[in-house]
Amino acid sequence: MIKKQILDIIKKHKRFLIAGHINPEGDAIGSQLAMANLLKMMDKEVRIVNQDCVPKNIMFMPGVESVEQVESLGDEVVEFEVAIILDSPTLERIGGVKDIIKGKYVICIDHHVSNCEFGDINWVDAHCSSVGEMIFELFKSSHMAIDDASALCIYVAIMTDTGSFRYSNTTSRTHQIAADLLLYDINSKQVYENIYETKSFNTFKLLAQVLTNLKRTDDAKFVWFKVTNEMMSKNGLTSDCCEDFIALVRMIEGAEVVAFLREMENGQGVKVSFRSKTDIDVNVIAKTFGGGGHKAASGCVIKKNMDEAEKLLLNVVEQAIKKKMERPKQY
Ligand SMILES: [Mn+2]
Repeated sequence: MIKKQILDIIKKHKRFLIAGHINPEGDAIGSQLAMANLLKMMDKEVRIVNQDCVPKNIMFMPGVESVEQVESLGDEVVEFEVAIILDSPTLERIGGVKDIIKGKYVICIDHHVSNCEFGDINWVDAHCSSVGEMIFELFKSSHMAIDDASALCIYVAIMTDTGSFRYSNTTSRTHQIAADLLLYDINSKQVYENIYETKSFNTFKLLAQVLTNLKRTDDAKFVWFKVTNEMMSKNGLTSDCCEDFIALVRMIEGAEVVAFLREMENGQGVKVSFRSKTDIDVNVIAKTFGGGGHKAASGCVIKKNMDEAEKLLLNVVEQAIKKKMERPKQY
């Protein structure tokens, strides 16, 4: 029903702006590109505008050169009637695009459990692994034939948000969609290599340092690690090269919650990423600090220095673990 309503709104308008969250990754960009292709098939004009640039490891996606940044627009006033916001739980998460879409009709399509339904119409489904999955469904509802480029973009969106089909958000539906997509011109081995196997030598030097300084609570249930600006510059690294470190650290047996503390480049605080391996809800933990995300993966910013942020975090996570232990067992 909601898909039909969204398609009806699309049919009634001509010009669209698509945007996603700040620091976009595979799901944000892949969904945007596939959505743009769907709109073009429906004879619409589309611009994709994000606050931040496309990360290097997904630059291989077809159509990626059409993704614009707020900064590069300069004084240009983008003409459009409808904004489609993908993979963003709040309007704040789209950064500077928020000002561009003021007063426009907003379609929000998202899978974050923390989504606050900021759109004029909202399709939020936390059971979907990725927005990519949702765009696949939208394609099906529209009866437009998926093309090779869109198939690849949706595949990348799903692959990146499920940690290559490993995380708990991977459902039978996710695999069904992936199976459908692999009937198109997709080299899955090449896609995997592009996304996961393009780390620089120095990134591993940094990883070595991270692993040496890994910390955990006495009960071993909370494991965390830190990356400071000094560690980055010492290894000649500037970009978000360490995003995948948390996927490695969550492999530790017995860890229930894992956190990655990254000093912000402007020194204005600490960015924290969380992963949960049990039913401890890290969306709730991130919310304590004004962030959010999913039950098993979330993030926030703590506007403190590293030592203070670490202390605050330890306290909140230990409380959450304690609460879980006090909960009556389900039989
Ligand atoms: Mn996503």
